[in-house]
Amino acid sequence: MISLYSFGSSFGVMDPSPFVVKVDAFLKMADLPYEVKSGAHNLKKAPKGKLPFISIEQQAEKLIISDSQNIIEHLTQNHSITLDAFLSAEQQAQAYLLTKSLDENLYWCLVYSRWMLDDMWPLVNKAFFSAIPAPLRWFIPNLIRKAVRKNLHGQGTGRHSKDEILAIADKSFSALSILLGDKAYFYGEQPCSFDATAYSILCQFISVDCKNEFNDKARSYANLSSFCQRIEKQFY
Ligand SMILES: N[C@@H](CCC(=O)N[C@@H](CS)C(=O)NCC(=O)O)C(=O)O
Repeated sequence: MISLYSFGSSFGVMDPSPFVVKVDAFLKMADLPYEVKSGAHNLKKAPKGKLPFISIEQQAEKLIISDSQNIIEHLTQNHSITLDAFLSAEQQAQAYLLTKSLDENLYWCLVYSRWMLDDMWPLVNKAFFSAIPAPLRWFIPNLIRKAVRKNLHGQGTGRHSKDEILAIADKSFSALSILLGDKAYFYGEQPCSFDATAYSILCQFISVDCKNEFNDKARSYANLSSFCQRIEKQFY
């Protein structure tokens, strides 16, 4: 049995981490049986200190794999998954680089929009920290917010103004919208693993039950909104 370790549903999506949703959507598209084990405590068990990770129990052995990319590659190779078999080698290479663009660029815009916008902070605080007992609840959230600010600064996105970060995010939304065009999925009429990746980050802006300028910008692309709805209708 495959177990996917997640944070747990927040903001009306399966998980607030796009990397967790990516693996979840992939598992659904690949039609593999799995269970989700939710809770922030999973971070303590995570071999690399990040979610997601999966465990696979086979006979007496338990295999643990971290990182959404490694997980998808492992499952594809070891569970006869043919989701990407209809893509040419060139398309697969492009999909890999597109994935890394979303993981390493648009993701940080999401982090900024969640953690740094003052309007969002009360919602994030409630969604992520309400289970922490007082008095820890009075200072832990602010400490973590400070650490996220430092990470954003170190990675570089945090050195831009809000409007500049919104413009960076919009470059990705616009590029994704052009790439998708009027197709049902990014590479045609059937989904592949890149659709799981694109959905996992787009749903964090489009399908969530909160509203900020970043969400509004993503939602202004009608084909991206329809894409999220299509995946949710078919797989969720
Ligand atoms: N490259 C990793 C990134 C995973 C990642 O950054 N996860 C974040 C949540 S979105 C996390 O677990 N953060 C917790 C922490 O850094 O303490 C993947 O693709 O799975």
